[in-house]
Amino acid sequence: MSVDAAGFEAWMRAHQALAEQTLEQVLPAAEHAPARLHAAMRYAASGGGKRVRPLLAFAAAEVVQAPVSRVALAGAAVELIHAYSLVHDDMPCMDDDTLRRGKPTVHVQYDEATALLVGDALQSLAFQVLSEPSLADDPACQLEMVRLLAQASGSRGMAGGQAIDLASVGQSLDVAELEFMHVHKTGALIRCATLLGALCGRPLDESERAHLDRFAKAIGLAFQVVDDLLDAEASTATLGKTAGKDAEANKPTYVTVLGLRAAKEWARDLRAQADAALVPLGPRAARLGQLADFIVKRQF
Ligand code: GRG
Repeated sequence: MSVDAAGFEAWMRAHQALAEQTLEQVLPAAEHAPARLHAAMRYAASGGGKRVRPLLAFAAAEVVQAPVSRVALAGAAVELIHAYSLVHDDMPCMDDDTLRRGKPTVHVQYDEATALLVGDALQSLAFQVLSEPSLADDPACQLEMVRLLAQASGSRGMAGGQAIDLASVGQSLDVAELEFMHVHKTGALIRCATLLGALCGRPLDESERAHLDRFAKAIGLAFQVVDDLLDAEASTATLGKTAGKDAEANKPTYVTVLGLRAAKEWARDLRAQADAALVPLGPRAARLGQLADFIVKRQF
């Protein structure tokens, strides 16, 4: 990989800022009626988070030299789905958490009914953004993007993974069952962000798309293994969300199923699988490699 670490830091900061700016533009103004709902949507979605999913879209877009303005919209659509999932996940009927991104969760800051509506409205907004006419020249390609996001967030993706997660409390899962849950709950949206970024540029041939997909699947799972490790090892202050939640809720995780050492090895292994998938994509995939490094080495 030829791009240096300092270059990556600057690239990441610039693209996180672009993701932030795009969300600012697409979120309804807080003064517009219904003002409380709009303010709560902004509270949930802007000004926080690592913006890993838009970053994956931007990095994948470099492989296909896609126009940045289009990728920004595609990345924002995925981030809106992610923000909705966090709001609903934090509600008392799910994980019942009070802290997210260093702030009170939406149902604490506002109320439960507002949190429910915030999630609903962010989800609808995601599909509105992804169907913006300026996002693609080819309607068939744009329809494919909409279909990918719908699949990744629905019952065969994130929502399905969340259902398995809720049902797994107090259960002992084996590694295959744990992987099935996380491929859906966390991996599907990460994979989708990567593929959407690539769909914003020149068409990939079948083998390029398969390599990118292999990368996205491996890094989606690596993201979750690291999330489990951080939940077990990092502090609430560093994470900006309650640490140790998984153990407290008696949830199976990579740490409880594999043990700390093997979970760390598994994260490294998945990182290597992701890297290997990038090789056939050539030097334009360098950003994806650096981002994979960031995902695996992150401290929060
Ligand atoms: C409610 C349908 C529905 C789904 C919820 C995403 C999710 C499914 C639950 C969140 C709980 C959780 C801790 C999942 C593990 C991985 C994950 C999504 C972590 C949070 O994502 P980050 O680290 O968060 O990208 P930031 O704040 O940086 O955006």
